[in-house]
Amino acid sequence: MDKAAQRQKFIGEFDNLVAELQQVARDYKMPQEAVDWLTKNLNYNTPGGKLNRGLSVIDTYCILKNKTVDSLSDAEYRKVALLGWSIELLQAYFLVADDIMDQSKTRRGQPCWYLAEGVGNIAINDSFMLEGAIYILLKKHFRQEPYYVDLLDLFHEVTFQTELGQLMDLVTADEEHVDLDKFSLQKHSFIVIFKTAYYSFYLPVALAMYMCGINSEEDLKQVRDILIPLGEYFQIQDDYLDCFGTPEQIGKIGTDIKDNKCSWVVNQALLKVNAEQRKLLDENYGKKDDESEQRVKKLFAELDIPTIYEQYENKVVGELREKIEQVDESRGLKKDVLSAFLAKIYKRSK
Ligand code: GPP
Ligand code: MG
Ligand code: MG
Ligand code: MG
Repeated sequence: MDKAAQRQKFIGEFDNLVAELQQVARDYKMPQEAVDWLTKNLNYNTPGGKLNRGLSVIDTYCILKNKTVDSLSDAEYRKVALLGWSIELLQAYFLVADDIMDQSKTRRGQPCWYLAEGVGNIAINDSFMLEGAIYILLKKHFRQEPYYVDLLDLFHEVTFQTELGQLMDLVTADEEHVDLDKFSLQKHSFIVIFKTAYYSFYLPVALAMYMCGINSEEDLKQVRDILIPLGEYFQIQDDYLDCFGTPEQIGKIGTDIKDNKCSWVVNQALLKVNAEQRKLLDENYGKKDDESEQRVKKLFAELDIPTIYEQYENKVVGELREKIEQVDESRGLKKDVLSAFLAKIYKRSK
């Protein structure tokens, strides 16, 4: 089965999950309009992205079991796909809320959910419901498994880590006072590891490992030590594309400059600016108008940030490949799990 077919098969599972959640609402005697709203929330916000995180659970599971997707039984496939969709629900929850906080306009090529017709602040509750759906589904399908508590613990821990990262992201991006002295690459590293790397990279692999019974702290630490830097690289790509990608490519309009974000791009610029360029940055970064944003973008181009990015990318990928080479496979863990991740994001443009 090629990648496109695997993606289709995965998407094919989603409707079953929506049907299960609708049934839960109906069993509570929810009126049809509430069921319809929940359905719309799920469908608008959950599929429609790259689905990298969800598909990675399945990929990882297959590599660890030494099986192909086709050779999994229907029941086995459904179970692992459900874990994949659970991460996609977590991601949907984060993104619906993040877009409100970042005052973004578009996501995945459509208006952000809070800006969709008739939604507004209901999007806040909708984000909670996307999270709640995870635990309804996990309970229904994994309650009997010896690793059920491990799954719950992991989801809760990773959610809290992501929220800590989001907190740091928000408090370093003061809307009122722009003070670029508050930024640093060290702070940036903390923000991106917490807001992105744990849930996007460690979570899919750890879920698949639990399902395969590979659960020693030694093995989990081994994958964490590689997946966290890999996730940091992924979020640096996201920061870079926010400024240098086109909305058509990335499906969203970048907001980091206007939002005064402590992004990788501005941190690199701060290392290179002369006094005059610094003044331009102080006067234009974090301002809400398009002209200021354009001036900042022009300066970033003059400072050759794209070249620095390319150099960073080559360096970090070399280091990650070396680390993957050193993984100890003696307890069932496989290097391929990690190189598959790296291959998925290497030089991505969306
Ligand atoms: C992405 O940051 C971070 C998240 C999606 C985590 C949000 C966490 C919450 C607890 C709500 P980003 O703002 O750079 O993402 P994007 O560029 O996709 O808006
Ligand atoms: Mg954000
Ligand atoms: Mg955002
Ligand atoms: Mg971003």
